Amino acid sequence: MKRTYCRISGEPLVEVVEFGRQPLGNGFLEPKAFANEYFFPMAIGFSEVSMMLQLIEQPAPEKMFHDQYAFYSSTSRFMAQHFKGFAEQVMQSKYLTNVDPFVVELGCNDGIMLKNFAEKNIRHLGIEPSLNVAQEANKHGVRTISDFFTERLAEKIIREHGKADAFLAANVMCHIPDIVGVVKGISKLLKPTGVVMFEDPYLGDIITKTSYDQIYDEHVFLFSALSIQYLFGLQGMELIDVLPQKTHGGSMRYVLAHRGAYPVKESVSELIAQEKVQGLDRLDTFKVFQTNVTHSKRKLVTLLKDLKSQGKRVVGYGATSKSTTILNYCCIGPELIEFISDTTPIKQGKYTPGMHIPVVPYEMFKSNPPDYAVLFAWNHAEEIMAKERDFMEAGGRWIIHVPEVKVL
Ligand code: JHZ
Repeated sequence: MKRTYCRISGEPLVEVVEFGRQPLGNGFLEPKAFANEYFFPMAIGFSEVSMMLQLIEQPAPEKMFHDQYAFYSSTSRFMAQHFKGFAEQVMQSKYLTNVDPFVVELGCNDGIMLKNFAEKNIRHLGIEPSLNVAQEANKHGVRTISDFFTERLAEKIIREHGKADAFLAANVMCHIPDIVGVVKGISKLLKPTGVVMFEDPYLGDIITKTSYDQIYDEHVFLFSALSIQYLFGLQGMELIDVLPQKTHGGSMRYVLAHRGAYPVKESVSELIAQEKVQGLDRLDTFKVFQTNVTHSKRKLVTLLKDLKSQGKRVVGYGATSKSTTILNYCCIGPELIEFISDTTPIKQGKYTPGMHIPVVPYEMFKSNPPDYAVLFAWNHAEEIMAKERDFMEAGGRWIIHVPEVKVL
């Protein structure tokens, strides 16, 4: 449904960038499904009241999160370590000092973070609407229910398990259109001394790096400390700390609690001041972003067409959700990119959403290396470059588009 009003403040939304017709970011499909493929008009809008950048239209959650969800968190070794670190930070913090603490994670996927609590016999509960990944979590001893989190579910959890000491989420909160309802549920579920810790791709980095590929159907919101402060403030909660993360090309971990429960760290006022300097509270900033996005598109398309005319073989590395935005916005199909290799079995043998580039097993990249590989999983560059030294030593070149389009 097209929104003309901000999902948080109810004030009018001003459209700032338009990406044209887009399919589902994770809607990898077989040829028999091409004819009925789902598309929606993708654009982002901004409200200067809530300071929240958001999709104007978003597909229904059931279209995106279901029993065939294509993204498994545990496909990256680095991410497994990252979530172990996140879990350890929670376990060692002053927020989890109770004798029998209870930890809830929203969108726990295959259990990549909660398994660290399960291993220490800490009471936990995962809530994951995509059944296939929720089953994977249960298989690994992570207690998970497959459902969407609502105020009603929060009440049910309180009846069955009591209130929570910590409420965690990673790369999930920015997916939820009824975020106001979810925050109401969280404030109910949380003990008076409880904390919320969650992280998502950070708007400040998206703007600085022109990483517009973070914008796709699942990411209904692009958060900043300013917008998070406003959103949680509506339910009597406040930011008490912010911790920048390297993941997903620049993320922010937000720590929140009931207002007055804990002292507010200086990091919060510092980040908020920095965001005001960057202009994350002003419409003008997103107009500049729009110009940068158009420029990035032009550069990438020109580069790929030049390589094609020189007879070079170009493939993609990592069939990410992010790549769906780039491919469809720039209109890049199999005539420019031969295939995209990906290690996720559920994506292999299928085609990319919208532009229908074949997704092949990683072994194809190894056995038939191209001249150039577009690093669609650019956020995993460190891990990938380390394991693909042979490709570069044999003369293979990487193409990246963040922070600007270039050949490495
Ligand atoms: P990756 C997903 O986005 C979807 P995506 C989701 N909406 C979200 O918010 C973010 O995650 C957090 C493959 N790969 O992590 C695996 C290799 O083939 O950038 C993945 O398919 N070889 C929930 O999809 C993809 O690349 C490798 O060596 O943009 C990476 O996807 C590695 C490391 C990955 O997230």
